[in-house]
Amino acid sequence: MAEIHGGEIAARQLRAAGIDTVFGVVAGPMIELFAGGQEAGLRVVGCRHEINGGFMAQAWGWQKKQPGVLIVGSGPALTNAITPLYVATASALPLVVLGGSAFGGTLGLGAFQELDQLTVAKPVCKWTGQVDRTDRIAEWIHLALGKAVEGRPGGVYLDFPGHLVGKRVAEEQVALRSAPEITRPWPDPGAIARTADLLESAERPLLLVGKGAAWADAGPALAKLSDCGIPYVTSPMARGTLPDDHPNFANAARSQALGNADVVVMFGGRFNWIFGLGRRFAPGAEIVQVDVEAEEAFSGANLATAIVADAALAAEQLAHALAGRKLRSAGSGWLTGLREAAAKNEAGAAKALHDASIPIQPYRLVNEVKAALPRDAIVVEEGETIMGICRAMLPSYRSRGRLNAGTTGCMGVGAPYAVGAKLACPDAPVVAVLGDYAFGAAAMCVETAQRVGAHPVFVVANNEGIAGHMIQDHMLPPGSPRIASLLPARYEKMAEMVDGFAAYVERPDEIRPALDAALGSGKLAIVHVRIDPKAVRLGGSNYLQ
Ligand SMILES: Cc1ncc(C[n+]2csc(CCOP(=O)(O)OP(=O)(O)O)c2C)c(N)n1
Repeated sequence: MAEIHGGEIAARQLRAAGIDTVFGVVAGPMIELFAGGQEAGLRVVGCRHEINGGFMAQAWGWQKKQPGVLIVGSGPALTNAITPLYVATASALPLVVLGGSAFGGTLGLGAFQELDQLTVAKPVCKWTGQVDRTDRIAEWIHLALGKAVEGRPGGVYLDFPGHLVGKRVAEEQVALRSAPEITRPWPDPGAIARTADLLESAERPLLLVGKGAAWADAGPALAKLSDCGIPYVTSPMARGTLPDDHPNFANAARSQALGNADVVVMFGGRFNWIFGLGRRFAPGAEIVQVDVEAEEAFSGANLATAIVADAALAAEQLAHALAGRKLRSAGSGWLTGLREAAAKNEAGAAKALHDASIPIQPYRLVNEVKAALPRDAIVVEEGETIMGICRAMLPSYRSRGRLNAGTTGCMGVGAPYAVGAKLACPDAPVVAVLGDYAFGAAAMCVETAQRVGAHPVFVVANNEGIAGHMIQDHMLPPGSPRIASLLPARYEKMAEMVDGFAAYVERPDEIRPALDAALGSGKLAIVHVRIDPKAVRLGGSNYLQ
């Protein structure tokens, strides 16, 4: 009778669930899972740190609408995966961590890397489980994959006690599971009719678009709804759900839109800090929230109605209900007022876009990136100063095409997000504009990327530190050793180290040729651009817009 070990069972179930790529750092007691994966034809991406692997996996999963899978060993390998699990759960990105734990039979005696891994993982996970028998591994993986992607996506942890991984069981004992067909939650027709009436009679209606709408591929339905004459504002990572050149896109007038709307309909987003904790609305504003989770109705926002539904279905139904009706807001100046406010806000930076000074000004850099950016690009942005400028200036035209520090503001996500996204979408150009700190936090992803044939373009915006010299010079004791500002290290040499494309740029007129050469090189590329360490973001520094 043929026997198979736990790693082969896991790999077969992953394949059966349609997963073709997994991430991880090879370690005991999970080596059989890596071996099983390679035998089963999975692409196994060996990473340089579990934290990077977890971020690559969640970006891959976000692009593919599948769970990203990370395999890690015991003890410190699992604790290294806690940050990606936290980020996944907080940012609603699909991540499954399969972690080996110290062998049974020796626990309590100081076994190698002994740790109560389930307890460590639980607070940052949407769901956790522990394999109890080798012949149930397929079933456990089936559960973990489903829990990560259904409802609101998030981080899940499945613990593999080491002695169950290498154990062999008769092949007949193993039953692979297949996912059920799951219907999408359909919006209540009465609530849709009432919301349509609210939007029709509103003087200043507004749509808000969160990552849940991107996950639901709600862009085309939301475009129909917005085309009735309703402006919309997106969360930073929901950019591109409707293409950013839609005439009703109002992110550039976000404060004016949020603060003045009288009817707000949120699609697939939460009223957390990104939307001002639900407190930035005008008194008396009627707020409707569409979400797959009813519990989201309880937040800082004072809701009129919560519609438990898939964002695409709800948007489609609302657009249908409004078809042929004339909105009271039409011609009221609300939409044109927001367009004017957006144009005014953008004009504030207009001079900086063409600044020819040396050192290079960050607005000039980002303007050059904007001009070079292909329409189908996936854009990754990370840092403090540079992320804020990218968010204000770089467009996104594809759904789920924008990745950044997200809900948790976590630094170190940019480089691995770029690699994970590129592996998921090899035909899309992936351009990651990262601060020098942010790039450095995960820079060994360059080796992983080159080894697995993923070729993003990294633009390192080097202002010599955390928010350039701003914190070092103004918030730390004068003359104290550098802790926030950093050396202007030659980051492009990390591309040379793996035979990628490298460019070092100090002058504004060198930026565009370097970007074009990087995009055209077909190689992993680092364009290292020295920018003014004293430059700050116009309008102040924050993560909110
Ligand atoms: C994991 C984590 N550690 C620390 C921070 C605090 N932090 C916020 S922005 C930042 C770095 C910003 O510097 P850089 O990436 O060089 O971009 P810049 O602001 O200079 O453009 C840090 C360390 C964080 N947000 N996340």
